[in-house]
Parts: sequence; C-alpha cells; structure tokens
Amino acid sequence: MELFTYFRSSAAYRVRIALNLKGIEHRLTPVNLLQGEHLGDDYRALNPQGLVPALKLDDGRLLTQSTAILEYLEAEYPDRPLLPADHYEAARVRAWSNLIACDIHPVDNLRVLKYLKGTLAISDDEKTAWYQHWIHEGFKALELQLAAEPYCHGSDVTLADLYLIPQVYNALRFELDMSAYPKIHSIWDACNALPAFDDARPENQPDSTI
Ligand SMILES: N[C@@H](CCC(=O)N[C@@H](CS)C(=O)NCC(=O)O)C(=O)O
Repeated sequence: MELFTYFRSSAAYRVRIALNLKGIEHRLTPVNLLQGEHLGDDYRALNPQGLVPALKLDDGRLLTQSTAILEYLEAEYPDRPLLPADHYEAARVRAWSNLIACDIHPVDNLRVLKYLKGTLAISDDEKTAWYQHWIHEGFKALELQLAAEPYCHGSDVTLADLYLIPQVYNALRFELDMSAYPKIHSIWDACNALPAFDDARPENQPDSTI
C-alpha cells in the first residue's frame, strides 16, 4: 500500500499508527502541505478534496478520509483489532474518536487557520487562542470519560488512541497547558512507548526535515 502523508498531518498520523499496529506493508509518499502540493492537479487527481491522507491499495484503488481508511483497515486486517468486541464498548471508542475527528480537528485544520489569518485578518495570538479553545473544549470532556489504564479504553490500544495521540501532538505544538488532563497525558506517554506509535511520530517521518 502507499500512504500519501504529511509528517504533521494528524489525520495521516492516525493511519500511520494503524498500518504499523496491524503490520501492513506500506510505503509513505510525502505531500508537502506548506508548499501547497495537496492543492495541485497531481494530488487532486488522487483526492479531489485536496486533503491528506489518501491510501492507494496494492491493486491501485484509492481511499480517502482517515476514518473511512481506518474502518477499511479494521475490516480487512482484523487480526489486531482496534475496536472492542462488545458493541456498546466499541460505540464508546468510536464516540471518543469522533469527538476528536469531528469536533476538534476540523475547526483547527490548516485551511481554517489560513482563512482566519488571511481572510479575516486575525492576529497570531487570536489564532492560538482559537486553536487552544477547541482542544480544551474536547479534552475537558474526554478527560472525564477515558479509562486511561493505560490506554483510552483500558488495557488494549483502540482506535481512540489513534485519534488522541496526534491531537495531543498538535496541542503540545501549540503549547496548550495540559495540566488539567493527567489521564490524557498518561495515555500519551503509554502510547508513545509502543514502537508502532513511536515510528509514526511526526519527528520520525522522512519528510520532517523538508
Ligand atoms: N476529515 C479528513 C480531514 C483531512 C485533513 O483535514 N487533512 C489535513 C491535514 S491533518 C489537510 O490535508 N489539510 C490541508 C489544508 O487544510 O489545506 C480526514 O480525516 O482524512
């Protein structure tokens, strides 16, 4: 498989972790968001939305949207499950994942920040305040719900961890005060101790120095 990725893309980071955890052979093809490669014709031919990630399967078929990609990988490679077998517990894990994917990530995305800064002319401080506000809103609710022993749902890594860790990376990058989120912080430490997560970290990507 070929994953179109950008080292700091949290949506691509989720998929990188899943590919590692499930032991799926793949190669990474960087798409430089800062240079606008995702908006060019070549990449839009793969994903007309102009967003990373995109996943090219071995037979050439393409998938977009990280949540759809993760669902596909979960269905095709069930040996290392990322959802609890119990349907209620699986729905809780999906709820935490959606809290991040639907309620935090989209409003803090690069194109939103560019619009706020470029079109609406907000200051850098206002941009940071916006960014941190939406993470705090989500993390406050997550902190109350997560098991954190040692992962989001307890003793097994689940999809929720794949969504949380990239979001914490973003939070730390924007110097968010994490002191109110001890559970989230301990999950961050526990996950990063696993090779599948460590290998997927932005700083360990081939395009991190470009
Ligand atoms: N819902 C999409 C979001 C994808 C997304 O927003 N990717 C970001 C990077 S994390 C991106 O490509 N941003 C480019 C931009 O905002 O211009 C998914 O989960 O795949």
